[in-house]
Amino acid sequence: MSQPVDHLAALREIERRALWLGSWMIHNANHIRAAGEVKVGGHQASSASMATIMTALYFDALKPEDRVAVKPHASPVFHAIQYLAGNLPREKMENFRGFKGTQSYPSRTKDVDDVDFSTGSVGLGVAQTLFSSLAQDYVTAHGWMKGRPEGRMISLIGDAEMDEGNIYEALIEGWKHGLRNTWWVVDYNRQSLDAVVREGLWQRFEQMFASFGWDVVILRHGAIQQAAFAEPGGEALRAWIEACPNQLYSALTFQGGAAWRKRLNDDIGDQGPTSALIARRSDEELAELMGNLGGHDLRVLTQAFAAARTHDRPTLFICYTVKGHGLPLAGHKDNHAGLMTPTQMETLRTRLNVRPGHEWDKWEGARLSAESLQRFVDETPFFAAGRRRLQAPAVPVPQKLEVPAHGGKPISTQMGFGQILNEIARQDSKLAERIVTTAPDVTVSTNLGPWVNRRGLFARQSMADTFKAERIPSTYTWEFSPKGQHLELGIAESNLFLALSAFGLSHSINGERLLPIGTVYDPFILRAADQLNYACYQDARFMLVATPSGITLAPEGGAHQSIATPLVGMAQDGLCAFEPAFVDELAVMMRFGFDYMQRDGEAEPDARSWLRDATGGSVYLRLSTRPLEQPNRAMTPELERDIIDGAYWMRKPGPNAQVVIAYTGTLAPEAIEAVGLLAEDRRDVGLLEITSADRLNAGWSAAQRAREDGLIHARSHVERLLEEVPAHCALITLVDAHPATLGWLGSVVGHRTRALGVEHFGQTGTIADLYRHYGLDAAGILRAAQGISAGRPLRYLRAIG
Ligand SMILES: Cc1ncc(C[n+]2csc(CCOP(=O)(O)OP(=O)(O)O)c2C)c(N)n1
Ligand SMILES: [Mg+2]
Repeated sequence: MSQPVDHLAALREIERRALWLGSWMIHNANHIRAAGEVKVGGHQASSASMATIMTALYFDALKPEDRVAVKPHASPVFHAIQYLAGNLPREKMENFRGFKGTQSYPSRTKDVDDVDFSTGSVGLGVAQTLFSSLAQDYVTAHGWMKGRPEGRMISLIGDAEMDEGNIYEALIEGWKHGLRNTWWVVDYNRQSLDAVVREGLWQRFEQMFASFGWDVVILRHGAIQQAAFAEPGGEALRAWIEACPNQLYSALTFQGGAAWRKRLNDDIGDQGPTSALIARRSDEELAELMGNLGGHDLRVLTQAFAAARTHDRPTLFICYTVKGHGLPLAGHKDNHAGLMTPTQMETLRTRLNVRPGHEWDKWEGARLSAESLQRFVDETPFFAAGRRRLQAPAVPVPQKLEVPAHGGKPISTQMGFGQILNEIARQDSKLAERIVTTAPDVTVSTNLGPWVNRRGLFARQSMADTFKAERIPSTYTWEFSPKGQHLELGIAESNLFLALSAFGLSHSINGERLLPIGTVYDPFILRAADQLNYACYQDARFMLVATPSGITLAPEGGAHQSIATPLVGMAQDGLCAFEPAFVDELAVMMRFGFDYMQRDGEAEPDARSWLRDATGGSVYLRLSTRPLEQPNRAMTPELERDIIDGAYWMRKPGPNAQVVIAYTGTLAPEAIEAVGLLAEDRRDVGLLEITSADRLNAGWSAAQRAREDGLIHARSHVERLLEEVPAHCALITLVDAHPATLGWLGSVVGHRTRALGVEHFGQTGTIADLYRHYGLDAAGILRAAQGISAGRPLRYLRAIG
């Protein structure tokens, strides 16, 4: 039996190896594998900055139930750590930033080594951990942890990342919900991408976080510095370090020991104890002393993390570091994208004892035996547990969602949404149990009220509704309890999407499936479009219900009109977008959505629709406040299928059709009216409802690709629909959004097309005013039809002159 290895000594070796491997990955990618090609990001300095902190976390502080968002540019060190732990093959290390290789920024979906949260767009991973902690609280409060320990949700943050506003929006929300179990660890290297950060920022952070109930732990000095401060004359050194401007500290770090000596002697040399303290050290020792900041000291870091384990308060660690610590480019303000030259790499090689040809050997150059180090790593609790992705069975979704009778009265899709959800809330079903709703201060105005009345608001501590207690009549009960199923958010839309991102990963992170539904005003999707993209990129599963939308919200005001969102719905990977006209369609879409959100199959396209439906994804429903007469019809399986595939004939065009009108959503009455008016002068007019431009378009692209690949019989839904339409027939497309949403329909078979929609927004008025103004009323449709279809002038247009 060999002796157990000394803990701290092993950590030191791992830190050195992580630093080397991270640096070598980048060097290899630029100078060896891809030599002569465009240089990819350097980030050696940014990554190295974190080597000590990450070693302390992964090999000492973390437990398997913890989840970590690693700052984007620490990706090389993260992967190096996973490589040492045996979770990443060497080919992936060698193929850093290469095709199907290790990602530039840690990716939950694309990397293979157990990335908990994707990062890349700075600030988002940070807030994700906060909402992930709230999601864990939700699961705990509902009694679903089943003895599984709660994890810490940890974000490793660049100091410049702290400029991102979404962090502070989340901070406020966290305070409201009594945030726990969250650690944010700031790599306080005082350098951003362009420059050195402002002086004294840490004091503002300290005050701000403390006022939101966080513990703030500042790790300024390492053990070597602390020992030096205890020497005679040491206090002067401490005072000098603490007063030293960021720029100067960085510059001296870059210049090294001799420069430190000169500067320190000039500033605090006293021909007494302080001068002696400096003189006792060689240049190298002096550089080591000055570089020994808290974030580079394993003992300081492990102690601080262990202390924070003793409570569940959210904690901000401000770890002083030097960007590029341990590398020849440490401290230089231009080092962000800077790559070490081959000569600098050789200097590092010599220092870390790495023989040529052995760069990838796991324990090359280590001062402890490879065997003892490997055993140490294998026994590290965090890694011993294996891959930490959990799974949860799918929640059964009924064949049909009930649509309450509306007595023939016109109803909007937004009202229908509230009613369908209310029907679900009334039932004692697994589906009802696992839905969690959330909204950024638009709960009532997006019709979530009835659901919330039945299912209550979520809070770890119960809070009664004062209005109810005081017997003041109110339509809505606003009662909080640990069993509540609605997460109330402040107005910040960014928080909505990050909450959906976190709750929508609960099956994988907590092993308990949640079905999050978030409501938002459609235009404000763009406020948090990056957060939406982020949530989709990490494959979170949620239902986004956006309402009201388009110019149809009319008197609500020009500022709230959305034009581009259907294009977002089409372009956003991982999100499937629908826009219903009628409530029975919405019920079909929601049913499909709950199922789709839980799928996890292969990316093989479906042979009918050519959509990759088995993979599942998130769902976006674009709804409206405009009440419409509902069709009196029974929902058939064929109609259901067509609604999900993206379109169906409201009225099939005849064999000699001269015009087809293809409309989406709330413009149905105008389209129907136009068909009636056209009938006098054009033959066999067809009416096509587009329920999902997104799915129709995706299926069409995929079928074309399949044919190009030799599957000559591949046909998508839209091709089957439009192939029946005679070649000379004109196509008018109609959508309350940018016309490009449907304009492509003309290319499917080659029909002459006029795409109607909205390109300029902002005018307020009645729906009729606005439809007339934008040419979306029946007259506008007729003008378009007359413009591009053969046949005599339209009588109706002559009549209205
Ligand atoms: C939203 C967003 N904007 C800009 C960038 C480009 N970018 C990447 S890292 C970075 C700042 C780097 O500074 P810091 O966070 O302090 O990390 P360090 O490199 O010092 O470790 C910037 C601006 C980005 N990744 N995401
Ligand atoms: Mg920085």
